[in-house]
Parts: sequence; structure tokens; C-alpha cells
Amino acid sequence: MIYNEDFETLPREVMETLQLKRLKQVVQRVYHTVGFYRRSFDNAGVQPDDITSLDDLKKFPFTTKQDLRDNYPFGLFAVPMSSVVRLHASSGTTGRATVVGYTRRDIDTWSELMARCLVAAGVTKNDILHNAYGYGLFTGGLGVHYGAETLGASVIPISGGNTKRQIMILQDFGPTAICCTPSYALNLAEQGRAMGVDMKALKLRVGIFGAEPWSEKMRAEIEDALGLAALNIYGLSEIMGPGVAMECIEDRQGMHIFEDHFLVEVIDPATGEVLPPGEPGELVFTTLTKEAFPLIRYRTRDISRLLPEPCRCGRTHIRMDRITGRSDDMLIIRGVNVFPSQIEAVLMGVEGLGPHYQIIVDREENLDTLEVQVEVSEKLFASGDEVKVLQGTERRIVKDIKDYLGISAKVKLVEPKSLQRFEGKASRVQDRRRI
Ligand code: DLL
Repeated sequence: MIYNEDFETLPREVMETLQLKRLKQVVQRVYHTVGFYRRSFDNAGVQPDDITSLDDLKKFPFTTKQDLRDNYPFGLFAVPMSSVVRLHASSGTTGRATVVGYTRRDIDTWSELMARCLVAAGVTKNDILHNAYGYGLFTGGLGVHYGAETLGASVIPISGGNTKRQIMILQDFGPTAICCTPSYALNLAEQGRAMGVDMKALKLRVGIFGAEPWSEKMRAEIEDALGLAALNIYGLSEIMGPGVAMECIEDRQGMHIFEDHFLVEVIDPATGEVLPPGEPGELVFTTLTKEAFPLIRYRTRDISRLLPEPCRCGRTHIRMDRITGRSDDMLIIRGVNVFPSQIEAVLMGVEGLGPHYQIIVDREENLDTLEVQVEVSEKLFASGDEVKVLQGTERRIVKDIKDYLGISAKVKLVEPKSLQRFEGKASRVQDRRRI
């Protein structure tokens, strides 16, 4: 089944004609409405009129997460605030998170694309959908919610957390489809089993999992534990949220990118050079239809590759492979995007600490754990009422990480000079998760 047969099965030539028309429009629009793009295009010596073919896009400069931070919070919006009907943000609860805005039409587009995703997973208006992506600033919850309503499915807006209650609702309401992060799917399965619930006997038929990296091994585990078909969904707040790309139930090998709305390139992260289809590299997206927050050549930092082979589902949209890594050091911990530099900034704000720290990320019972080990300063270590002060400092760091980044961490203060020293580039993060 295909939600929007007209647009999802466009022949390549027609698709490219549509993309070029939309690309010309968006490039013109950002040049005339967003100071950042005018400066960035002028500096690179390019003008909107330089776009005469899709290939010309590569002459244009990239947009990076740093550009978004520099223009925090609304500096890259291309419409007045009066036209913005929704704001979302990724990572951390405060500070320079990435803020994104949507016009009414952007919400409609997003809802349609999410409806397309659900239909690609075989969901219909007769399904009941358990939506356990977080509702709030995170795009997962509301993005999926509006898509499900657009399709006409019955959505349970359960959001994240309170796992016991989720398991009760899974039994009582009998949802046939579920959306959450893949690690939470495994967590639900495990807690359900611990409660004596036969999780395979639930009515769930299909799961739509994303927002964090996962593997074919995890797919097999989830399918086995919950007795459903597990499908991959990709997206990022900057480009829209969930629903940039989605696997189809017919083929389940790679995610169709909604190319009538997003133009994709794959680049060599070191040189910025555009790579031919099939080569692994960093995904770069240009939004073709977004009004409030258009992005030109946005570097996602996500590593993948394009799969140009036709798909038997009938969609002509090109597919992308699973994300295999990042070209920066961003971590996704329980769904929250965290940069080590943000943790460092918190540590720097606390008195009595030395400059050496280690961040250890692991997974216990399918839940990500974060531990921060930090050396105390010689002065604090030598001071008299040590234990009380140390405990207070630990609590302060835990609280600050929670307040600023929105995640719970275990903090361990260690003696001066006890952490490993590095001769070259410090490697302060140990990611021990095996996914
Ligand atoms: O995670 C949007 C989303 C919500 C996608 C629900 C899918 C489902 P952000 O919080 O901005 O947005 O995080 C975006 O998450 O750049 C990837 O690194 C990672 N990511 C998202 N989907 C996948 C996936 C949402 N299927 C960042 N596989 C992206 C691997 C993913 N990584």
C-alpha cells in the first residue's frame, strides 16, 4: 500500500524536474529572507540564479549545526513568528539546543509524510497505534501523532516512560502497531516478561523504530521478543523530525527518502566532495518545501549510503542504508542527543574539579547508562572535611547534567591523577554499548 501514489511513484525524470523547480524556489527564498544565507552565498560567490540543474547545488555552501547554534534560537527562520505555529528542539533541555519551527503548511506536510511512513509499514486507519516516542520538544511524539491522525489510525499518546503502565495498556487496549526507540522496545519486552506477560501474545503486528542507531541483530531480537515486524524510520529535527525516510514492509532493506520534499547528497566528510550513489559517506539534506525553517545542504553528520536499486514495493524514492555511525562525536543516550563538550561545559562550571574526566556509556537491560568520572582538584582532595564536600560536589554535577542536558548520570569523583592520560588526542568517551 502507498499513501500518496502520485508522488511516491514518480518516474525519475519527473521527480528531478519537480525537485529542480522546488530547489530554485527555496534557494531564492532563503537568499531574500534569511540574512545568514545571503551572507553565506555571497561569501561563496554564488547566487540563486546559478541553479540551472540539480547538479549546480554542489557549488553552494553547506549549513552546519554550528550555523544553527550561532543563529540560536530563531535566526534561520524564513517567515515571521506570526506564521510559526509550532516549535521543537533537539537535545538538552536548556542552552543552545537546536530550535526548529513549523508553519501550518509545514505541519501538514510533516503529517502527510508520517502518514506515508505508517502506510509503508502496513498500518491502516483500522490500526491502533501505541506511540511511545516522547511528547514534548522532541519531534518523535507529536510527529508520529499527527501522522497517525492524518491517516485515521487510533493513536494512543502514551509518550515515554512509566513502563509498567505501558505494558498494561498494551494488554488492555490491544494496539496492533507500536512506535518507540528500538532500545525501549527491548526494554518493554523485558519488563513485560518480568511481569509474567506473554509479550508475543499481544496483538502487536508491526513496530516502527528509530531515533537512535540499531542493528540487524537488534531487529531480530525485537521481532523475536515482541512477535512483530520491526521497521526502521529515520529523521532529524533540523530537517523535519521523524519521517524523512522509512523502510517499506515489502522489502525491509533500506529506507525510502521522501525525495519530493528532501534532496539528498552523500559527501566525503573530510573533503566535502559529493560521492557517487552507493558510496558510504555523510548524508546532506536540502529541504525543498519547508516554509519556516528551510535548510540548504545541511550536514547531518550521519554516515550511511544510498541504495539506488529499484524497490519491489513500487516506490521510486531512493533508499538509504542504516546509519552506521556519525562523523562527529554526538552520542544518543536514551534518545537525548548529547555532545561530550556539553558535559565538559557542565563540569567546568563546578568548583573543585580537575580538567580530567571520562564519559562511559553502556547499556544495561536495554537502557543506556551514562557515567561521568572526574578527577577532583588537589586542593579539594587535600581539604579537611573531604567526604561531605565530595558528596555535595557529586550531587551538584548530577543535578547540573540533569538540568542542562536532560539526562540522568552517575557521577564518580576520583583522586587527582588517577584517570588515564593521553599522548595524542584525548579519548574521553568510552561507548561500551554493543548494539
Ligand atoms: O530522533 C527524530 C526521530 C524521531 C526519528 C522518531 C525517528 C523516530 P533528533 O532528536 O533531532 O530527531 O535526532 C536526530 O538521531 O541525526 C541520527 O543520528 C539519529 N537517528 C534518527 N533516526 C535514526 C535511525 C529524531 N533510524 C538524530 N537510525 C539523527 C540511526 C537515527 N540513527
